[in-house]
Amino acid sequence: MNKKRLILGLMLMAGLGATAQVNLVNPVPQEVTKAAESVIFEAPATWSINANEKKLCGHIYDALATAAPEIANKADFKVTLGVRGDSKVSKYKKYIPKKAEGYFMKVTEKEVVIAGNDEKGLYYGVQTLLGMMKEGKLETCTITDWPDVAFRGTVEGFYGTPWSHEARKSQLEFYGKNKMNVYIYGPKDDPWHRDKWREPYPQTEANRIAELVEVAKKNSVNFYWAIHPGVDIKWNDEDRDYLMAKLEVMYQLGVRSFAVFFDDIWGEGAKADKQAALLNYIDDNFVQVKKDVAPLILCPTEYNRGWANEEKGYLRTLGKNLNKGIEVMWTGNSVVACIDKPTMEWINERIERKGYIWLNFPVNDFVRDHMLMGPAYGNGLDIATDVSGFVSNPMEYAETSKISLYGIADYCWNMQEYDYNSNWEKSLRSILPSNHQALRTFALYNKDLGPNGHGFRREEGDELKQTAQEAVEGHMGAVEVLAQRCQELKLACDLLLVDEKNPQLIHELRPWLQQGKLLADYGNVVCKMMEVAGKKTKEYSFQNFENLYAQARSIQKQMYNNENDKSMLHPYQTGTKLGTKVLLPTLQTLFAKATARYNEINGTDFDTAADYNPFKIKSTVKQLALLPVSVRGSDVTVASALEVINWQDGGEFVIEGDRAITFQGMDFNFGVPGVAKNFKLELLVNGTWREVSLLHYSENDPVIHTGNELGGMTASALRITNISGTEQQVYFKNFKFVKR
Ligand code: LOG
Repeated sequence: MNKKRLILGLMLMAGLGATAQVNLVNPVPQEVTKAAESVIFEAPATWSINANEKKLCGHIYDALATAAPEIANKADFKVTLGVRGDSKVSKYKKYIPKKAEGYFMKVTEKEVVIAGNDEKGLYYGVQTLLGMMKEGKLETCTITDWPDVAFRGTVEGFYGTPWSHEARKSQLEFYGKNKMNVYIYGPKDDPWHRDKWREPYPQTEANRIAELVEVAKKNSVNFYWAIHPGVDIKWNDEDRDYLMAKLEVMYQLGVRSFAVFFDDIWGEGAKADKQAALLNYIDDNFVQVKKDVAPLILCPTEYNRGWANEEKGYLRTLGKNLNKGIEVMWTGNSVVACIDKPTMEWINERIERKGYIWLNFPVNDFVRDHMLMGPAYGNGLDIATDVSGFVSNPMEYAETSKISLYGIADYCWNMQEYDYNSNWEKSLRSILPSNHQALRTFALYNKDLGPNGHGFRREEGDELKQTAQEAVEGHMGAVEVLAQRCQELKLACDLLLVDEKNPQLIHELRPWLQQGKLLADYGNVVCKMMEVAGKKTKEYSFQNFENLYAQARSIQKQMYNNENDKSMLHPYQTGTKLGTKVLLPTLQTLFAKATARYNEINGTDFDTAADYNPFKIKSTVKQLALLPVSVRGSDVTVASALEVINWQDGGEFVIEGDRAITFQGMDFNFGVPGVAKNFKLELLVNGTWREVSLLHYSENDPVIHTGNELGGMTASALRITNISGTEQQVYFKNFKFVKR
């Protein structure tokens, strides 16, 4: 092809963008060339396959067969498939990119040619073809394509209910279609991954893992199984042999890729030299010996910059000691962070290799009240050559996570061209074609995480901000628009609640959809309150301010009940929130404004407080400072932190109320038996700090209780201080007090 034609083609491509079939493909291919007379045509109903049968892998043929029209020996429309070196595609040799997993593809009205640089490349070429055909059409073009990042995918690495077997299979298929090639199995709450790491899986679980390995293979995904031994590992031969034996059992199940995780631990297990020695031992005596096992992956204890202790040199020890080829994971400058160039420069130098990114998005195990349905954005578009791999840690809601994962796949494949907005639109269409507009409308209110211990926030409601501000200023036109938005949200929820095309998605979203309906109702009522608040009520009418006020209060209560309805709660779920960045706060402000206005005109005394939280956290322990505190009835709880808290000597954790309350009881869990003696609890009574004793009920019970003197004390703040004289490593679980 001559150069001019190519450039013309590229120019046209940019212009034609919106409707072209190639645009349906995710991830966006690297190079697409369309001739000036490029055509879109109905995919012919029968195809003949022109391939060297012996060389064509079963799963590639299957992938084609599942989605393609009929395959027949004698059909005019020919699909030629092959891998570099294969006679069937020798004509195209010079077009095949010399890149791992790359492929060349040509579509004309008579035929399709896909020539992979390797087997995976051919598989991905087939996926591109199928992606292009989503609407039953093909488009004449040539594509030269390859991935920017060698290892792309997910790590099932969250706390909470592990994914179901069905969800995992569906994920693996999704990865295949979207050209992700890594799935790391490491759910924190799988006992045989962490707490019972020495024990083999029971038969049923073992069979499932064996099946997942097969499904992964079919979808060109590497199934990594991760072990998490650091909680109680002893650095002796016995434990090392246990670990090797477990890996061998997993190998027998078919696993050929392994990872070892040391995150969220302290003490013996956290030593860099010991970890490196263990990994090297596995590498030398298992990976290298077996020969068919992928390079090992390590998740270090200091897995983000915020925790890196330069003086102790943990990371540099790993860098120096670990065998070449062992991958080291990294979450960025903090636990939850976007990754950029400086992030990578910092870590790569220390670990003497390219970091393998563990992105803590869209995981929501630290904000379980929020569903995260927004785009994946914020990672540098210039780090392709600085990372060795890039995996996302998703939510326990597998199906909903696909919205963001669709973007991660695109980002990792073709970074420079990654456009998170258009990817997000495409993603919603792909995940729920039947109702993508409803899904989009709903997702608009489920992007941000709300306040959280990691301080990681997402854009949400930008499209609403202007209207919201005008409404708050009292412009009735804006109030009407806001009511309209609420109407749309309700419509979306109603349509989605009965959508049957993706039952798993709706199952996961149900609590939020129900809450969404209430939020929308609330919005409509509040907007009506704004309309009538300025009028003096002379005669009774059913839709007068007072009834609207009562209705708004009723919906507030229903939302509260909905959040606390046990039948709706997942085991660890703390609530069900949406629209928390712009919509809900705007409605709360309007509620207060309308009520205040009505009170003023009518001399009434309706309570204006919509959403009121009298408690604030102030902590000199950095990792606790941002934790949200919430009030439910008489229970006041602080969100738990999942990581290890480094609580410095003298470090304080304070909860302040805006008035004194009377305490009924209190308990909390730092995850370590016997630590109560290291901490002091005080209550601020009439301006004086008064100590309250702390104790454990039994030697092995980590829960910390307070002395009887607490019950009935009236105080405006509480303070917990590390008085041990040294830094304490603890977890921060289930912190709660009850007021009278
Ligand atoms: C855990 C992870 C958890 C995530 C987000 C890593 C390496 N480890 O704080 O299991 O899902 O953060 O809460 C982590 O990220 N600990």
